[in-house]
Amino acid sequence: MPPQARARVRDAVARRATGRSLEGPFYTDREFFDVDIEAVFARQWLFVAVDAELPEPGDCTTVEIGPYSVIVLRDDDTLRAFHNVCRHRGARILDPGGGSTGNLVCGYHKWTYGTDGTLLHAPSQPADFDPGCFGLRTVHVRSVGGLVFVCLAEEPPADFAEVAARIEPYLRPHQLRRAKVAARTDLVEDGNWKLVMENNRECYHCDGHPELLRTFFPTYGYTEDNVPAQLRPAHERYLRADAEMRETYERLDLPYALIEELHIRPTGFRIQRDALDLAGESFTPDGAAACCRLLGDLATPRLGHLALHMQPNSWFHVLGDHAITFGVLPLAPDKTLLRTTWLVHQDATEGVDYDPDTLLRVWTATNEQDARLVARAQQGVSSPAYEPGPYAPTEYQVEAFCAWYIARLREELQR
Ligand code: 3BY
Ligand code: FES
Ligand code: FE
Repeated sequence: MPPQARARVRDAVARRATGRSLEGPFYTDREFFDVDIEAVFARQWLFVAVDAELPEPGDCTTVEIGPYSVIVLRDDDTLRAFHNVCRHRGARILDPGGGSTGNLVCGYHKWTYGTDGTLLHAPSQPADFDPGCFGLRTVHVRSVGGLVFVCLAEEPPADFAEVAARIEPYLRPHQLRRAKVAARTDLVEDGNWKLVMENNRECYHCDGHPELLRTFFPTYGYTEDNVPAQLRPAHERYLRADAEMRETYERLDLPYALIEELHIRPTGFRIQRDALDLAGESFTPDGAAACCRLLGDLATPRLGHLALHMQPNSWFHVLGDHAITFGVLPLAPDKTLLRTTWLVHQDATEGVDYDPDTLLRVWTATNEQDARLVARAQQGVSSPAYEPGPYAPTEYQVEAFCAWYIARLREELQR
């Protein structure tokens, strides 16, 4: 971190008031953005892909993380990740996107790497050239119940294994490794990555989501004593649905208890199985399943949703009939990629078991509504007139996100 940036970040971190939104430069300033890449994206475990994108040996995808580009690929049964940087003179090896590859060949001078990253061939080198010294630089990679995470740090946060072990039992019944990608969308939002994450961490704004609110209870984030009067009828329905869902979860032996450790550890997370409104099965207008072939070996679609939120860049809704993953990647101080992936059982047939329009409708609309809110927030916090404002109690997960983020910056400043 350049000394001037260090001083500005240190001062802003010291001024951060608990319970209030962050100061403007955190969202707008190039130096702060660069610090976020260093302190967060180059240090933490990041959600970047799903196993179902890489079902066969040789399948690969590249992800851009700030200035980094990472290749994730399946080498036989093993997931591997490498920096997408040739060990000769540094050229990008693979273009952005996914596909299937045999050996990895750099297009510049044809250095050729195996799918395990070893340099197999470098044309016209002298006799004493040792290819063993020039394998691709590896990146830590790990699948958790079908969700693929990478960590760019040499020493990743040590608590990830524990978090993975606590999450996996919740995901296991849905067998996301046996799923297929039904659809994926990339939405470039006109806002800082933290505004995208903060927006996801509250339902204070949920009346802007009419499609979602058919089934998503708007009382998310409220407690018994602070549910507002206008949400009371929905809360009553929620309490009935919740009681029934708990019986179902107990009967089917599905883990459902809330675990909320969003800011007390490096790999902050929150997981909970929770009821949905109406038919209680899926994010559709009537709440009925969008895909009639269920995930894993689940016996009923009426399971509500498994909601998983992770710091710094992801959230997930895993249902009986499908799953949706959301990954956030920073592009610029005011530009962020939101990648959304819909998963269904690998044997589900489009047009027979599911109609893609029905499957995608709610979260496509919700993402677009959220993107408009994020863009407005970005515009507002860019004004010299902006000053941090207070979070309502129902925004406690936004506060948890900011507290987690500020803790990461403090760690970075101490390095
Ligand atoms: O996707 C989510 O989990 C969040 C929670 C509330 C608003 N948004 C729908
Ligand atoms: Fe890759 Fe030369 S930069 S082969
Ligand atoms: Fe929203």
